[in-house]
Parts: sequence; structure tokens; C-alpha cells
Amino acid sequence: MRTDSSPQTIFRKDYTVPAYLVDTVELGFDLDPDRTIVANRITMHRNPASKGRDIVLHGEEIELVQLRLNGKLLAASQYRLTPTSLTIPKAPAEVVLEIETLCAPVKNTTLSGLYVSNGNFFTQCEAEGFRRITYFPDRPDVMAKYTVMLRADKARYPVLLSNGNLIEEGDLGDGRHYAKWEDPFKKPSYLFALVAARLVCQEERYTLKSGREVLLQVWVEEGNLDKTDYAMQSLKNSIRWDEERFGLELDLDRFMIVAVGDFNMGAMENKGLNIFNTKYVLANPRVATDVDYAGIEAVVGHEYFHNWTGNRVTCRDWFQLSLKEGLTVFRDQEFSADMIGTDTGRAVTRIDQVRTLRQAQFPEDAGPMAHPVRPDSFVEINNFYTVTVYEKGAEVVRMYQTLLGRDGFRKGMDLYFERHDGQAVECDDFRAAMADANGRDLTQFERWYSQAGTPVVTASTRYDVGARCYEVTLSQRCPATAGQPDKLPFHIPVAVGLLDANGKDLPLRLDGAPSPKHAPTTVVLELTEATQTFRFKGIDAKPTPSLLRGFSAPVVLEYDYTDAELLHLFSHDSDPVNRWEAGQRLAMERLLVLTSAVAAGDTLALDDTFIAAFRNVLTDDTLDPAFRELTLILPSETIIAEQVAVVDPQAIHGARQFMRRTLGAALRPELLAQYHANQTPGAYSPDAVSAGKRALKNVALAYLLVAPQDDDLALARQQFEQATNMTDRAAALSALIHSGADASASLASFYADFEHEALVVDKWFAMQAAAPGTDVAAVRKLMQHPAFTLKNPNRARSLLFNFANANPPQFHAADGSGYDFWAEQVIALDKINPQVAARLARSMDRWRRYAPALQVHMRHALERVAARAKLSNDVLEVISKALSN
Ligand code: B3K
Ligand code: ZN
Repeated sequence: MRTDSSPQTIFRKDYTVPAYLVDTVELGFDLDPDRTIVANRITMHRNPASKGRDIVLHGEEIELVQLRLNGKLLAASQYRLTPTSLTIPKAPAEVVLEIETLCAPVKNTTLSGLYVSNGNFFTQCEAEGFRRITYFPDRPDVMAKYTVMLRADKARYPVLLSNGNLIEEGDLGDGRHYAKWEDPFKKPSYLFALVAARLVCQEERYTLKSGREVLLQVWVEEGNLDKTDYAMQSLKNSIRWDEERFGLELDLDRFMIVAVGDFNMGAMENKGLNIFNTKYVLANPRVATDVDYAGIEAVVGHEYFHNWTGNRVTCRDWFQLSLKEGLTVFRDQEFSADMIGTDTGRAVTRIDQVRTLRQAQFPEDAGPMAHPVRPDSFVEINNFYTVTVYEKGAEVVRMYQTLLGRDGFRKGMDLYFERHDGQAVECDDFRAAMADANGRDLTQFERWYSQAGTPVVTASTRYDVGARCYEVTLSQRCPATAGQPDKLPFHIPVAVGLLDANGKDLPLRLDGAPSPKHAPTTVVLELTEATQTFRFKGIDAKPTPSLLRGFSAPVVLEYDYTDAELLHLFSHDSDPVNRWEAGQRLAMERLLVLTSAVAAGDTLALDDTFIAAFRNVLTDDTLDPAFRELTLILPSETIIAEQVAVVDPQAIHGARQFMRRTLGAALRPELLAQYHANQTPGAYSPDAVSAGKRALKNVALAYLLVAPQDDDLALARQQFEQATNMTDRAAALSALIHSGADASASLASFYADFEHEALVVDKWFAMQAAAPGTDVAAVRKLMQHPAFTLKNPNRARSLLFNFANANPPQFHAADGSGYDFWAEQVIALDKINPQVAARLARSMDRWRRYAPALQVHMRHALERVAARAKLSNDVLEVISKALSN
């Protein structure tokens, strides 16, 4: 490991208030790809809460031209400049700073700060990109009012946008023009944005509930105006939903969404000027799938909701990131569920959330990057935009609602805004608002923010015939994580129901609790101690427990279910999440047995009871197709890998494929019948019912193609050729590729049809990367394709990330070639874009769980990356944590 210039760890406990606070910021940009001049005039004053007398500004990769303090030019001896900061010691109480700097946007491949994408200028400032534009106290607890003057060539950059309201625009004479923008709201620097580009927009005047009219715009490159309707519709739905559900109104006269093809993540909530990855804006039936449409709705909602949860009330420091992210993910989840509107629709979105947690968050929480929802330390904050901060953070917010009820949660939200509008606050402030608004003690609930790791809740039950009493005993433990060997009990809401022998919900009366007139069929047990027993009265016969209904807490639930009980729940549970869960448990038990059998070279078999249970759900027309599709999807190879002591990726793949093949063969007639019954003829619509039918039909097709007969291949080819939308076309192509049949002609025609649609070309790479027939050599060959580039994050993700994360049998090839390839690509990407490289680096997080022979290769690959002389802090942090004990 390198020892020089070891990166610094930043600790939450070291927080100090800023020495100076900023009142106003006036920014002037002379935009030029090679040499942009930034003039920055800041008025600031000493923070009465601080004893500091030095002005400390952050700055990176920018060149200081001149610096004035209260009108006087400062000599180099009057300030200290380092590669990352500018300090003016012993400054006066009231200060006007005028700072002129230079930067080179076209050379900025990190996509953080000011950069060029396809000839246009964009910015990305969260978390610490503003310091790559100008010197500034670039921390979220410094909030100021911004005025921005943009000047640029008029022909090349006809559109000039920034936050807030356009207050002036005009020509400068020399072929250049200008636009002046003013944001009426105080904001932290991470919410600053500008766009200077050749773009066109779909716009609409929209009337808020209050009667005020606002201007909504979706900006895209020319040629993409046929793909903006859904984003615009989603924006209007988001605005309406936030008014209705939370009483929150859009506070600006103008709200803009701008799409850019080169972007590190999904989108960014800059005040009034959201900048989006094209992936979450552009859609029409020809190029976008149902999943893409759902993603657009969720991300448009998410960024819009940040306007209140994130922008109006922001984070004191980056350790509080989940304050805005967990809450805003929860809000976008609720928005998507409400947009579907039905109970099963809601459950389907919930099941998706559970799958994401198990696929990505539980492994993170058990691996070398495990951290609490509110981390205690970090090296590179960009590494902490994680599934823990986002998705587990959303679960934590959801638990408030489960504990306090919808109305109680709303009261807490109202109090939060009443207390903190315009402030930069902490996760504790949110918890206090929830507690105070409801007169509840939520002290113990704080542990969800401070303790990492996934809690395990173990249940045991006892039925007492004589007393007609059913006892549920719940115990909790939480595995040790880095720096946290011992955990204290969490406050866990465990929603429980009891089913009778006919599968009906029993009315529940808890011993010691007041008995309401109409006994509920689900109760939320509050587990706060290591072990607690709850007694249900008046139970006439031994019931089947339905535990953790709705996945009421982000925990692992252990209960010794018999097969008969699981089959009972799988057929009858009124809670759709637990009904699905019963099917997953039935499958997982068998997958684990099969995995051992594959490894031992034993004969494989699947019992008829299991097949019959799947048949029943598949053919039950009273169930939503979307729900049936979810029950048919077996636990992923990644999720299975988390359940075994030593991971043998080939055995897991073999076991899962065997189960898929066996189900496909045994249920062939039913799958074909569902395939035909769930067609969606006529004009495409992305609504949940149609999407659910397509999902069920396409999962049926995928099962048929695991070991296809000629007819099945013909069916897939026909769907591929005749599809009227991308959902069906892509599903058919993917099934063909995965079947192992020769799909080269279909792949070629798909490419030829869509080579000018970047997002579809991404799909083309992604599908091939994830196919078990694609080995390292094939991926290397795809990298030679003229459409491949490491510089575009979407493209890099489509090929490399899908190979590393979605193609376990090839990535984990026995000779270690997958890992060598991974090391090579992490190193190559790090030179271009450290944030993206660090994400790819995470693919090796769980390396210590693999079979010893694989671990040798994995360690070698990790060490090869670690040995590089010039690594970014981003990659260095991930790799060192993976290698440390
Ligand atoms: N807040 C941004 C994420 C910024 C990531 C910086 N590495 C998007 C979002 O969560 O809405
Ligand atoms: Zn967010």
C-alpha cells in the first residue's frame, strides 16, 4: 500500500460551525470550453457562533487570477493557497471578497463541477463540485442568495440557464449574449447549477392548487422532443401529489428539468434547475421500457420533492445526508405507490423495495463498506451516496409512519418545516419533530441512525389450547460491523397477523392492550428489548403467523416455518408482501439444497408440491399479473450467495438454472396460456395494469426459453420482430440471448434499428453483459465496438457494471480472468472519472465470502489496484476498506 499523502478521514464528531457566513454571492461566467473565467463576489460576515477569524475557502483544479478583499487587491503574502483551499487569516468582521479564477470545462472528465457534454456546458455540484468552479466555503451549512450572470457565444450556446428567475437577457454585440438569473431563496452551494447549451424545450403553464401559475420546462437536445411527455406529466403529478399529501407547494415561478447524456448518477435537485441523466427523462414507447417509465416517474418525483426535503430544509453537514435522501426516497416511493392507487399496486412497489434492500443494502451492511444511516466518518463523501443512506434511510423514515400512523407522520412533517424552514439541520432534528408532534419518546429510535448492520429478529411461538392464547416471542440481535462490535437493541415495529386453518385473518386482541370494538387483523408489535413476548387472546386453534407484514422493518426475520405453513401463507396471506415472501422462502430453502447438490455432483430434483404451489399462483386470475410476475422471479444469485457460508457462484448459478428449467418444463402449458392471455394489444400505455401484464407475459417467455423447444424460440423471435414497444422487444431479445440459442442476427438488427438512440445502445450492451454466455473475452470484444466508451458513465455502467454485478458465473470464472479485467477497468476509469470508478470498485466488496480458490484471485486483483501510485481518494477508500481486516 502507498504510504505517501494518505487520504484524510473526516469525522462527524469534529464538526465545527463555519467562521464566516455568506449573505450574497454574485457570479459572473465567461463561458469558454478551454478557458472559462469565473468572477465571484461574496459578501460575508463573521459568524457570532464561532471564535474563528480566518476565512477558509475550498477550491480544486482552478487557477486563481486575482483576489480582492473589501476592494483591495491582496498580495500573495496575505493569503495561503493549497491545492484544495484558500485561507485569508485574521479577516475583518464584514467582508466583500472578489475572486477571479479560471477553469477548463472541456478537460473536466470527472463530471463534477463545470463540464462539457456533447458540446454543451453543465454543472454538478453535490457534494463538493462547487469548489471546482470557484473558491467558496463549500459546505451545506453555508446558505446564501445567488445572482448569476452568464455570458457565452450565442450561436453555440443559445440557451443560458441558472437557478431561480430570469431577470435580464440580451446581446453583447460580439456574437455573444448574456442572461442574468436570480434565485430568491437562500441555498447551499451544492444546489448551484448552470446550463449553457443548444437545447429545445417542452413547456407548459401549470396552475397550482392555490391558483398561482408556474412555468414548467423540460429541456433536451434537438431530436428528443418526442420523448419529453412522460417527464412533464410526471412533474405535474409530483407537484399535485406534494400539495395533496404533504401540503407543500412549489415555491418558484419557474421549474426546469434539463437532460444531459453524460452524468454520474440519476439526477440532481438544483434549486429550480434540476439536471437529469437522459435515462430519467427521455421516453417514448419505441425506446423506453415499462421499467424506464417507472424510473422516470420516480426520479422526477424524487428531485421535485427535494425542493422541500433537501433544499428548503437542508443538511448541516454531509454526515446528515440521509436526512434529505432517506426522506426523499420515502416520499418518491409513496408517490409511485399512490400513482398506481390500488392496494396490490402498492404492494408490488413495496416488494420491489424489499428486493432492492436484499440485493444491495443487506450485502452492503454486512460488508467492508458497512456504515450507519448517519455515518460517523468518511474519506470521500461521494462514496456515501449509498443504498444504506438512501434505501435503508427510507426504511427508517417509513418506520416513523408505521409507528405513528399516517396522520402522526404528517404532523411530524408539519412541525419539521415549521421549525426548520430555511435551515441546515441534523437527522436528530427530524426525529425530534416526529417525537414532539406526537408526544412520543423516540430516544431509542436513534439507534437506527447510529448502528450499522442488519438486525436479525428471531421469532418463536407457543399455542396454549387451555388458555386460548397464542404467544409470539421476538428476539433481536445485530451482527458486529467495522468499529461497532456490540449493538444495543433497536426500536423495531413488527407488523403481525394470524391466519386460521382456512387462511382467513383472525381478529387480534393483545393481552395487556386496550381492546378496540373492531379487533384489527394486523397489529404492530414494538420490539424494544433483546427479547419480548406478546400474547394474543381468544385464539381457538393454533394459527399460522404472518410476521413482519409489509416488511415493517429492514431486518432479517428468522422463524422456523414448516413447508406446510409457508404453503398456507403462499396461498392465503391477505398481506401481499408476506404472500410473496412465503414463495421466496419456499424457493430459497430448495435453492440452498440444490446449490449443495450441484457442488457435490449429486442428482438434482424439485418436489411436486413446490411446482404445484407455483402453478396455483401463476394461474390464479384473481391475482394481479404484476404480483404474479414477482412471485415467479426466484431469489437472485446475489441474494442466494448471501445465504451460504462459502460462495460457489457456479453452483448457485447451476441450482437456480435447474429450478428455472424445471419450472419452465413442468409449467409449460400454463406459461404458454399466460403468455397468450396477457397480451396488451392496441396503443402502448405505461400504466401499472398494462405493465403488469407485459411483465407476466415476458417472465413466462423467459421461463419457456430456459430450455426452449423450437416453438418457443419461434415465439420469442416473433415477439422480437413484431413488438410495438421496447418493453416487449427488449424482453424477447434478452430471452433469446439468455436461451443460449444463436441471437446474433437479432442483436445485429436491434443495433441497426437503434444505433442513434444512446439509451437503447446502452440496453444492447447491458443485455449482452449480463448473459451467462458472455465471458471476459466477449466483453473485451464489446469494448472494441465503436459505440463503446469509458468516458460516458451510462455506457461504462451498461457493459462493465452489468458484467461485474449481473453475470456471476462469468465474472467469477475459476481462472480469475473476470477479476483481472475488473482491476484493469477500475484503474482505467479512475483516470477519467473517480466517482464512477469507485462504484465499479464496490463489486468486490464481498470477496471474503467466496471459495478460497477464488479469494486468492480476488485478493490479487484488489492488491493490483491498491498498488497503483496515483489512485483517487474515491477508489482508494473502497479498496483499502475491502482489504482491511
Ligand atoms: N442528490 C443527488 C445525488 C448527488 C450525488 C453526488 N455524488 C441526487 C439525488 O439523490 O436526488
Ligand atoms: Zn436525492
